[in-house]
Amino acid sequence: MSTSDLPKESGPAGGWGSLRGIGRIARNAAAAPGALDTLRRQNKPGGLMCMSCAWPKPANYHPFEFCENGAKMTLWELTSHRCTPAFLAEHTVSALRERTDHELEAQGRLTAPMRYDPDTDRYVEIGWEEAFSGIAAALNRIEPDSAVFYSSGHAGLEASYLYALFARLYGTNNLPQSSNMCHETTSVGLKRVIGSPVGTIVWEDLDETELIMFFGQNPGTNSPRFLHPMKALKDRGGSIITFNPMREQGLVSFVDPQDLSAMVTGDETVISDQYHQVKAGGDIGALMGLCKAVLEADDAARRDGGARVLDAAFIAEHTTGFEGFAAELRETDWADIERTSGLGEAAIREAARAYMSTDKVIAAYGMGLTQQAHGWLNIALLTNLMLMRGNIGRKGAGITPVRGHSNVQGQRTVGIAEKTALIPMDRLRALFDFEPPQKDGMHIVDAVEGMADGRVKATISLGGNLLRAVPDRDLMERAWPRQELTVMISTKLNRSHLFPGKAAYILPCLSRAEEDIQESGPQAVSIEDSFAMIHGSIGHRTPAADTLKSELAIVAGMAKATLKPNPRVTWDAWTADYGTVRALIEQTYPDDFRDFNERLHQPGGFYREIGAHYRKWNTDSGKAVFTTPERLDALDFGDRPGRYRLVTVRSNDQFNTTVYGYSDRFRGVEGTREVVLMNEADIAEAGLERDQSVTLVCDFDDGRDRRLSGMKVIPYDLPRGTVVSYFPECNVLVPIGHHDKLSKTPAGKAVPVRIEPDARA
Ligand SMILES: Nc1nc2c(c(=O)[nH]1)N[C@H]1C(S)=C(S)[C@@H](COP(=O)(O)OP(=O)(O)OC[C@H]3O[C@@H](n4cnc5c(=O)[nH]c(N)nc54)[C@H](O)[C@@H]3O)O[C@H]1N2
Ligand SMILES: Nc1nc2c(c(=O)[nH]1)N[C@H]1C(S)=C(S)[C@@H](COP(=O)(O)OP(=O)(O)OC[C@H]3O[C@@H](n4cnc5c(=O)[nH]c(N)nc54)[C@H](O)[C@@H]3O)O[C@H]1N2
Ligand SMILES: [Mo]
Repeated sequence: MSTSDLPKESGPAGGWGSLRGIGRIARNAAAAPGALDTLRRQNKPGGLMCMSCAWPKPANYHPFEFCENGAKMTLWELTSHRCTPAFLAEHTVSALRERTDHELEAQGRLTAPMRYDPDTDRYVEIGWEEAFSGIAAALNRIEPDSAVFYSSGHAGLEASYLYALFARLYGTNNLPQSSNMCHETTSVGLKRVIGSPVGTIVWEDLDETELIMFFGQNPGTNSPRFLHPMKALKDRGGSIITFNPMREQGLVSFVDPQDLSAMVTGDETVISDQYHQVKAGGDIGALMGLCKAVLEADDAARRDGGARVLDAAFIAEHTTGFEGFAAELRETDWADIERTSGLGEAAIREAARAYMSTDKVIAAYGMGLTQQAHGWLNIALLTNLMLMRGNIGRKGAGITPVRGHSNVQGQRTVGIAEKTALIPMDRLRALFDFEPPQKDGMHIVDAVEGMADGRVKATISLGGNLLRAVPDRDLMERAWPRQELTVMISTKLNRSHLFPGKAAYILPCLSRAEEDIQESGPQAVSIEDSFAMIHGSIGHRTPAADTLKSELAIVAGMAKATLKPNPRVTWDAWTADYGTVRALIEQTYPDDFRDFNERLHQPGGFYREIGAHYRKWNTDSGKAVFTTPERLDALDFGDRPGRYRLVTVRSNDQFNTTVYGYSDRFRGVEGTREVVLMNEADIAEAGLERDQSVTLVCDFDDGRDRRLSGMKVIPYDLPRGTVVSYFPECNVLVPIGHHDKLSKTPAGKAVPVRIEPDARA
């Protein structure tokens, strides 16, 4: 097998391929007339704020301020297909389980509230009031702490605030969120080291920076609008350095689909100046190497009387723990760094030289760092690297976790959190005259374990597809239907609907792109982006069905039916005018949401002042913290022959569990998702062949058998020992106990697996 046979990266990120990708989804989903008009207004004041990722929306927007994947998401939601009660009457739930994720969602928008009927194994239509009272009755039969209120980071701030309030008035802090599987490592890790649970940069920093270092994030697919400031950085002579086991096209080269001349000439911008294919789970080692090279350069400068490399004044004034960390760096051998990172000393030193060449560096990262068994150490060490030269809280510099769902960060800001310490309980007590529950609630990992052992008796889901998104899918599919109650507030049919609890409801909601008219008139909702900017969003499309309710109205409807009346708690008035909910958010979080209603549609959003951005460190010591790691490898399992590190990633044709299609064009994988990408030498050493069908077997010693068969071997440019396949299919292989030690974020990025050949047909 020669390298020329490897799947071809089909051209640069962006370019004509991205326009063809959008067109294909528009056709498949039969996007309703006028959907393109919605795109034109996307991410601009008075328009729709993207329903896909949380990438910021600049005040100086482009004529088309949307990307390939934001457009796909909008067109997918504005489909003219409908998943009607008639369709659900025709098919049993067992039969629907045979369908793929793609087929389920491709059925189109849900149109009516449905209840599961175990006698016929079908969902049947019911009225809204009947649904609300059925849910209330089930909730009132169980202990509040046995109910889980999940949310996927989609719903706006208003609905999210009321959802968290509903859970607490009912009596529980069980408010796990999709970020528990995502950037929880950031929320816990960054909070610990810089006192802010979110990133420190704002838009102007991107305009000023001279170097961006990318760790484990794939902008070409997952935050394509990031490619514009990246290209601008390259155009003004700056650099980009990437650490990623895979050569991701968006980090290699880019043609701006909004630049006519570049499109016509095919003029590509080279994105990464250096590309380091670190092995999966190897970033702790790589970051120690970078920091060691910086320290050595500073030692040399001091010896030779040159200018200091470290920002000694910053370290002295603003940080703690540097001496211990420096001692550890001196004791760490380059040989161990090379072994654990899979990178050579010379390559790491080259990256360190670039890092030291400017004082305007931004570190950007994603799931490659957070979804690791010692993921918080990745975050802490990346912070160490930045702190060594004062690259936090300075213009053009900072650390930026690239967040997932469009409002995932905002939901946390307004109270969706299982940890009581994060919630201003006194204000809630005063505002609503009740005693909020004192006990910390369940994280996703606790909730999954609770379902498995029967402690969790009800799950309500504000969006999402939890059953499909969490680890240990087989275990979940057995445990989930044993619950007394499952409620899904959804726009599309998904696999979580097909494992109904004893009482089970699907409540269909408006999409954010649709007009939301309540008693006081049309409503706006709001979201918080990755840079902690708050934006109003207005839907203009006609709703997919006139039976749909908004997420806020559904939350209020369930709450009103479930809870005893309380004169301070006015669900109907809040539903009639979302401005009243924004006023409550402002009263609960006055520092973050000053003049919320007045500033709702400010171009570019308004900033929720983040302490670390101003070098205010909200940590125990009042300083930023250098962390001394006790280990170099993110995995507790040693490497050994035949054991690989499985990385689960997203394709360019999906949004999490929503699979738009089967084209991962940047990676050259077409027509199937049942593949395992492997290094050619690993294939040969294992005695396998290209296209051979294999079974991935989880190599985690807890007595449970986890396997996934029928996976086709594809040779790919990857480090030895790192193999790659797709989420969510691979979740059957990920053990729930394999998670970050501090934040419990499931470690989907380095799962130990063996590979066994399937019997030949
Ligand atoms: N189109 C689209 N956009 C999305 C999503 C989507 O599914 N589709 N999902 C949204 C959500 S919820 C999220 S959280 C974000 C996710 O966006 P990303 O953070 O980009 O997540 P992944 O696709 O999981 O890819 C992680 C990247 O990490 C790399 N990686 C894996 N292991 C390691 C490692 O050990 N070290 C390093 N340095 N790199 C590693 C992988 O090769 C991959 O490039 O995107 C959001 N945006
Ligand atoms: N192995 C592995 N597992 C992972 C990951 C990984 O990289 N690897 N990534 C993790 C990450 S980062 C995340 S964020 C989670 C994602 O987990 P979730 O957030 O739970 O899953 P999604 O796939 O985003 O949810 C899709 C469903 O949301 C519903 N939906 C879409 N739009 C709306 C809306 O506007 N309102 C409402 N109410 N519902 C809507 C639709 O019914 C759709 O079927 O998965 C995690 N799981
Ligand atoms: Mo995410």
